[in-house]
Amino acid sequence: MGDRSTFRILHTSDWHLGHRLDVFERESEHAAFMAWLLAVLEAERVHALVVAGDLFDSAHPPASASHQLHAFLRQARSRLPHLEIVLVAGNHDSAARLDALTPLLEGSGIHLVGGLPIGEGDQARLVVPLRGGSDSVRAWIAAIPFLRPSDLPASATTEGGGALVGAVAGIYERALSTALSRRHLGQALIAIGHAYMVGGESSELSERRIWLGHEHALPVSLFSAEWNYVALGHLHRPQSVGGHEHIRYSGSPIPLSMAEIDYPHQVRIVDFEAGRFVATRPVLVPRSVPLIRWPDRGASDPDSVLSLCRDLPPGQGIPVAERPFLEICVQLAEPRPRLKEEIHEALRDRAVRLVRVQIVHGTGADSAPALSTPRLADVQPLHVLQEAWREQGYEGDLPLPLQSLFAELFDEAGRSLSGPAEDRHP
Ligand SMILES: [Mn+2]
Repeated sequence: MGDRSTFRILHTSDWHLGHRLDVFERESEHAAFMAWLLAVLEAERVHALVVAGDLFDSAHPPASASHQLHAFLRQARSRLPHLEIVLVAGNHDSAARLDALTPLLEGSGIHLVGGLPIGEGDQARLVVPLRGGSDSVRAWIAAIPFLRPSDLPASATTEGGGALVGAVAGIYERALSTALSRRHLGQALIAIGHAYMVGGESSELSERRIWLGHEHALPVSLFSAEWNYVALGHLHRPQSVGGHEHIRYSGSPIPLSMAEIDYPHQVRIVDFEAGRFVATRPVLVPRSVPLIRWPDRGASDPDSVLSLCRDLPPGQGIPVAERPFLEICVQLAEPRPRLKEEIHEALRDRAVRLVRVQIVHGTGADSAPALSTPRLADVQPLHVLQEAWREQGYEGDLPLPLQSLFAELFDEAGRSLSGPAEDRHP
């Protein structure tokens, strides 16, 4: 028989340790989040922490990011000796690198699954009992990581569509039957997943397209009604799936792109009683560094943006890691080749980190970039180069030095065609 009192988990995902916004590190924001999380785990008397993938931002995270995760686990272990921790790999993580840590974690109450175990006997690694400080098992959790093509039968990847969904469903069914065969009355069944579910609302910029993702969104019917809770990762906006209160994305704890600044980030507290899901509620993550977009929506004219820039407080004495992030969107009715330099000059020594300057061309009240084909007379050579830059798939805008170089070359070419020779630079 399971315990009758409340069993509580905290569900989070998509930490993306090692992430950068443009060139700026997020290390101090992650440190603030982890310190806050430890306090929440303690105050809320959480029995198990569940992290549903994308622990790191890349398969080869900087050493400082690995250090951050290891230090967090160590601190959680010493401050909260009864807390159990379950972590799985997401599409950003290296499954093999995470699995390399598992011998060190054996018997520690920290369950880390990078890649899907292949052998039949490996179900024990995937389906983990949670005791949460009591003598008896309170729940079984299927720690299924992000599924890569190599985790699925070859037919699933070649036939795609239904075969693929079937293969993924098979993995959850096997985990469920393992859990059911061990489960006693009053013990909850929890599944983890890192995937894109049908109907999920994504945030365009920071969720890398995944193979099992946008091409093959997975149906919520994948999860049998036997699961008392499904802890999902991958989408950075917190949401439940298909109207099911108990199948949800916790979302990321910090905004990972400027497209993610309009909603509060959160972790989820999930309560079970006698093995049944009873309630879930968010705990909002305080934002340690502000993210600002000028203007909130649409685009501003360049001169008001420049005057806003000049009015910012000086950065002197404020550590770089504490300075707000800023994205600027400017509407240009006419070419202003030095605009970015003007903005950089206006922001020199100001207490802000400029992430991006987005330029919208045209005069229309509608701030969306014009979709109609421009007339040849309206085409600016730099704009053509910028378009080519974007079409090549390079990230961000054409870098400033290239822009100036191009302007200089263009200028020079123009002079050599029409101007007198003595006007040329030496
Ligand atoms: Mn992610």
